[in-house]
Amino acid sequence: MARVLSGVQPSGEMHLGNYLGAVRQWVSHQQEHDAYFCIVDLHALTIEIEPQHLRERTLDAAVNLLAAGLDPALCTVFVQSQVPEHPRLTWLLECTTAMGELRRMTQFKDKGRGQEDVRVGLFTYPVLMAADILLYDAERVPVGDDQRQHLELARDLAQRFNQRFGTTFVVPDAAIPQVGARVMDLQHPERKMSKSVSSPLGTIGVLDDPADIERKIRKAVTDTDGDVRYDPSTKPGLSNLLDIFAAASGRRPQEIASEYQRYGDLKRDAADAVIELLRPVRERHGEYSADLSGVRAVLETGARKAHEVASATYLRAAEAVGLLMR
Ligand code: AQP
Repeated sequence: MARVLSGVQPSGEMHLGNYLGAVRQWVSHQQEHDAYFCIVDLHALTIEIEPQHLRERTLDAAVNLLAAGLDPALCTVFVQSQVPEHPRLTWLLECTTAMGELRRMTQFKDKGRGQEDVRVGLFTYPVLMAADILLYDAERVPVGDDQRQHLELARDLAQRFNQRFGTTFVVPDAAIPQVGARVMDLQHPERKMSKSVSSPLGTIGVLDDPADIERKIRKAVTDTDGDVRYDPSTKPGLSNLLDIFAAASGRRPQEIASEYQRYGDLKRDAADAVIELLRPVRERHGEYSADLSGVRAVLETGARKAHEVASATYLRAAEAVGLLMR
């Protein structure tokens, strides 16, 4: 079975973008792949976050992943910081990465905005992400479109390391969904829906109740020309709603657009589709949040299994670069 790995940051509440862009794919991948899914808490340290919040959100993220449909009998769910090889391999990879490569990362440019006091961890974040992937010999990495450039870097680093030190890593491929790969903020359709940016009306949480989902979609920013048409460049707000509706209903956004004359009708039906899509997640969430010790046990088993794979890969890499092994 091909190996799959992906991760989510415990940087805030899981939202519709995470679900459509990534987590929904993970649920289907676990059936046919040897799948590893990671709560990347070390990545969440690159922004300001309260220690107690980080701990709580890490456990919340695990509850949400199980509620979204990950089945510990079919896949491995673990917390990144519980597998010490992630930062260890990061160092080896950082020693093969050029500053210029990291300066080109658009996410760093967006968040760092050229500030002198921007954190080094935010700058080197893509190398940690490469280590996350390469440690597991992952062939496929199901992610949203915002991670495309980071995936390219992981591929470059793997290829470079293999050329310089002999074949050590599997070179991974990104698996990006056709629809729902970049869900935009409902109030600011020029930027992606995101956990770490506060936008209460612009973000749909996977656990939002139906009335909230309906309200947020009804208030979503569109435009004034009144023409229901899929055109992300001139009608970003409406096209985002069409994308969301399409991803939630398994259809094409252009086809949906052709069936509506009024924004209000489209918004009503899009909200219904999202409410139905997320209903099972909300229902299962109650079960898992009532059994936190069971969730911790899943993470414990997951960390043990992940560590077995990661430590073998790390040893291979450490030996390849010439570290003296015990
Ligand atoms: N808006 C989105 N649309 C589609 N996919 C998305 N993903 C994230 N946002 C969208 C995908 O979800 C997975 C987990 O990514 P993340 O934990 O980095 O999510 P986030 O919401 O982007 O979190 P942050 O803290 O706000 O991260 P930054 O600020 O770094 O973007 C990934 O597969 C991602 O592609």
